[in-house]
Amino acid sequence: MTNPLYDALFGKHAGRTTPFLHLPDGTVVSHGAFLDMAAQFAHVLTDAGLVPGDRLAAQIHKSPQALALYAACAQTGVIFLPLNTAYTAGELSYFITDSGAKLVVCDAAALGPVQDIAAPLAAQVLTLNGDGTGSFADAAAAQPCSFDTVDRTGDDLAAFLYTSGTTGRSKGAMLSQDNLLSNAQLLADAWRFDASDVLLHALPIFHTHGLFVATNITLVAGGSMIFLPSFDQDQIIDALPRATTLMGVPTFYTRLLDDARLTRDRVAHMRLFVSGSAPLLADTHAQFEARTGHRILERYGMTETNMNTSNPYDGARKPGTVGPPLPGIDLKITDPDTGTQVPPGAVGQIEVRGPNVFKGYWQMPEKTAAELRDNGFFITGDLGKLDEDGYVHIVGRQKDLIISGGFNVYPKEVELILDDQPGVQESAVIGVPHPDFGEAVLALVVADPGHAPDLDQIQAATATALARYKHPRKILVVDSLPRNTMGKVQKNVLRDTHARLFTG
Ligand code: MLC
Ligand code: AMP
Repeated sequence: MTNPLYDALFGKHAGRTTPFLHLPDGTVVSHGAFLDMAAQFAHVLTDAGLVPGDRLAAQIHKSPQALALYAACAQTGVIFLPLNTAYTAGELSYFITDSGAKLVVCDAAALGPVQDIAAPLAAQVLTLNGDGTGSFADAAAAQPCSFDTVDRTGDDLAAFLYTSGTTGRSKGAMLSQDNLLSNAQLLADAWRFDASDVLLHALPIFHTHGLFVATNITLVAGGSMIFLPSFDQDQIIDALPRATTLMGVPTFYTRLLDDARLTRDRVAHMRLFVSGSAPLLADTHAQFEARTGHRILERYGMTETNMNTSNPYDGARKPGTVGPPLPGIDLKITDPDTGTQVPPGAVGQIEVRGPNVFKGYWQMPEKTAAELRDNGFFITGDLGKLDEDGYVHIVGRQKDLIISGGFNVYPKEVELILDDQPGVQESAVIGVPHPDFGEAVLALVVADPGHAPDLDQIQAATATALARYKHPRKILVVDSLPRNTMGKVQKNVLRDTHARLFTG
């Protein structure tokens, strides 16, 4: 009897006194102590009546307890649905309702609004705060530190991660145990992770990068993590001499480069820097190498697929590329109109197939069918080409998407709010280059004839509706939006016009 994900990530560490989490206050959580906590949490889930396949939605701050909740879900067969801590009540309402979550775990500060959302759905609510306290922790305290792991197969669902769509409606990507496990094992191997590794973890744990890449790989390999609550420059600089690896979005690297304390000596103990979730500029790669002697390893992935390609650990890490497909993952470049493969070197849409590719979107068969072909290839929505060495170059996106500091913003979602505001006739939201976030959100609004839109009021409305990282960094009132002969707004023209707004 087995539970592949739990056994490979967690179960094998039972009773080990080896370090798993190094916390900023100097506390070390051993593998064994972590598993004890996870087992107590698993009892709370089953006591709450959750059974395999039920969904648990969690909007909680990063903490050892938050990770233990993930482990407890794996152990009980409950589907884990982590949510960005920046989401507003309106955004949360959609995810909780759409997923049919049976239990919502939130910070005590959000209890009121979450209870309002959960009550009509008959979902239960418990709290778990960043310091490990809360009604969930209270319920766990008296529970036994062992739990009979629930049997699962690799095909059973382990997690839902919501990813926005071009229509503005988020889709729950269903990830199986095998999706997560196959990728964790593949990457641990490709990037040479072992039990001596100490990963400097400063990413959020509600997305693929921080949870399924950084954490799962460390668990598979049996290493430990310096577990920081968020990206804090001083803490990172301080921790670098004790770490062996760092995973980050490009903003991590541009911020570190801006810091004179980043020196060759400071990173002498490091063996690997990984970047992903957004394009790393070749210039950043070059500057980082010149300063530290390290060539950042860039890889490419997404919520629906985990990681697809990676520059090699040994061999050429080519700046501006995301490397060849990982072993066991098929990748092809196709013509968006015909779906046929384009010649080597030509640009087309990137399609991927492998054990990493998700099972479809929760309760959205049409959207699943539109993106996941019968032959198993997933149409990523990214545009790219293969070079003569088989390395993938990402050259753009077919999907209307902005990636700001590694967080995805779907313009449609913001435009729908803007279009609703008094005095606004229409709007276009685009991403433009930004020195810190890579891309920043810019809104162009056209006023209703004879009206002057109240920009403060518009910002306030956006703030109520959307997570902070989705807010336009700037709103410009324009006379009209450029359109092509079909009447479609030419966002490429707008992007060109405003390309230097934030970079001077
Ligand atoms: C924070 N803010 C952002 C932002 N992050 N605004 C736009 N884009 C972002 N990414 C807001 C803050 O709320 C704050 O608002 C202001 O910007 C300045 O914040 P800051 O203190 O400078 O930012 P910080 O908190 O340090 O966060 C920046 C960051 C963070 C880059 C460290 O965004 C981050 O951890 N990003 C990682 C995202 C991630 O994990 N992506 C992986 C997705 S998985 P105010 O009100 O103060 O102005 C995926 C698949 C794959 O994509 O391939 O990996
Ligand atoms: P998400 O939906 O948050 O998982 O974001 C996935 C998207 O991030 C991909 O479809 C790409 O557009 C982008 N992405 C991830 N890694 C890279 C990378 N190394 N270079 C360029 N884009 C990337």
